[in-house]
This record gives sequence, structure tokens and C-alpha cells, in this order.
Amino acid sequence: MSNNIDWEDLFGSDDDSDKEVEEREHAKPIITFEAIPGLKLIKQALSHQEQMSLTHALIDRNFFTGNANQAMLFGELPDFIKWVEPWISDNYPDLFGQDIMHRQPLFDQAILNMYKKGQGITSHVDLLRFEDGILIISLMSSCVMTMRPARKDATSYHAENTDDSEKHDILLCPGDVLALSQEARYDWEHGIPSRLVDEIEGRSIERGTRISVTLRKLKHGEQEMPSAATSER
Ligand SMILES: O=C(O)CCC(=O)C(=O)O
Repeated sequence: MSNNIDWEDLFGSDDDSDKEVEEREHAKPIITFEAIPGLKLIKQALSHQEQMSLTHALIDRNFFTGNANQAMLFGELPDFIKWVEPWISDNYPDLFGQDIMHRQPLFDQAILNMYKKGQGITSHVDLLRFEDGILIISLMSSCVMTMRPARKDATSYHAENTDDSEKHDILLCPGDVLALSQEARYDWEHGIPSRLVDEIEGRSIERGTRISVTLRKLKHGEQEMPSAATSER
């Protein structure tokens, strides 16, 4: 699969990468959302090189061959993901509350999702067998994620949420990192509507193939079972 991918087209050239590394000596600002405490967005948190090597690693390990669009990893995470943990602690030490930041490990479960052009994920709250403190890394294409106040059974992924009265659309671009904790994790659903073009901030943005890496921590004593999300797309 990797042979068919034009990596330079997707991620730019190495020259761009060098410039970018020089420019990003400091951590990027963390964007917060007044209406949704605990929702934090870091635009272009991952450098060109970091995005490219993470994407390469996922594709080279064949997580998305055939019809597979989701893989789950439990326990000690592989090195190509594990670096995210110290990187967060070093660059964004206040991204989550200190109880979360100091737990060991910060994450022990990863969901790898690949969305073909136009695909989305049902609006949901992540299962309660996972701790607070969830991190979502976006790769390859942008999409709009919609946050809505949580329904009672929001962890069941059972039906799409069509109540737009209090929705908040968040544009996720390649390299962006989204953190969910507190109200954002428990009291708000997140979902990605299935559509080919997102309209946001006065722009129409065409979707491409998107990969996301979601990092979580399993609660002590909980089972390593795939979540209901596996069959959602
Ligand atoms: O792909 C994303 O950005 C979100 C993934 C997600 O919410 C999930 O897998 O439960």
C-alpha cells in the first residue's frame, strides 16, 4: 500500500520539514473552548516529520490492509506511538489535570482509525471502562468533529445524534492534537459526520483519507475488549 502513496504530495518535501523544525522551537499554544471545559486543541502540534513517520509506521505495519479500518492496541504501546507520552509531558505538562499527567503509564490503549473520503464515526462518549484523559491525533486529511451534549446512552454508539441546538464544530487538520477530559470527556459526545466536504469558518474543505490515533488508559481491572466503535463505519 505504501508504494502507491505520494508521501511528498501528502506531507511536502524535506526542505519544508527542515524549515518547520527550525520554526517550532517552542510548544504550540493550547486552544480552549469556554463552552466545553476540558476540550483542548493544539493546532499543528506534530511536525511534518512526526506526522510522516507515524503515518508511515501505521501503513507499513499493515493495520489498514484489505477492508480493515480500525485496529486496537492494548498494554505497552509500540515505540512508534510510545514517544507521544513523554512528548506530551515535556511540551504540554498542563494539557490534562495533574492526576492524569502523573499516572503511569499515561496511555495503555490506542485505537487506530482510517476513514476513507467521506466516512465518519457515530457521535458517542468513550466507554466508561477507560479513564479520563483522551488524546486524538489527526493525520493526512482534515475533518470536522462535532461536539454535542451527551445523551443518556451516549457510550452505546447506537444512533446518530441529530440535535444541533448546542453543537460545536471543531476543525481537525493533519498534525492537530485534541485532548478530551472532564466535561469534554464525560458530558459531551464527539462524532464525525459522514460527508465529502466540510463547511466551516466560511470555507469548504474537501475530505481525503484520514487516519487518527486515539490514546486512552484502561481502568484498572477492566477487560481488553474491542469497543462497539469497531463496527461503526
Ligand atoms: O477519529 C477520530 O478523530 C475520533 C475517533 C474516536 O472517537 C474513537 O475511535 O472513538
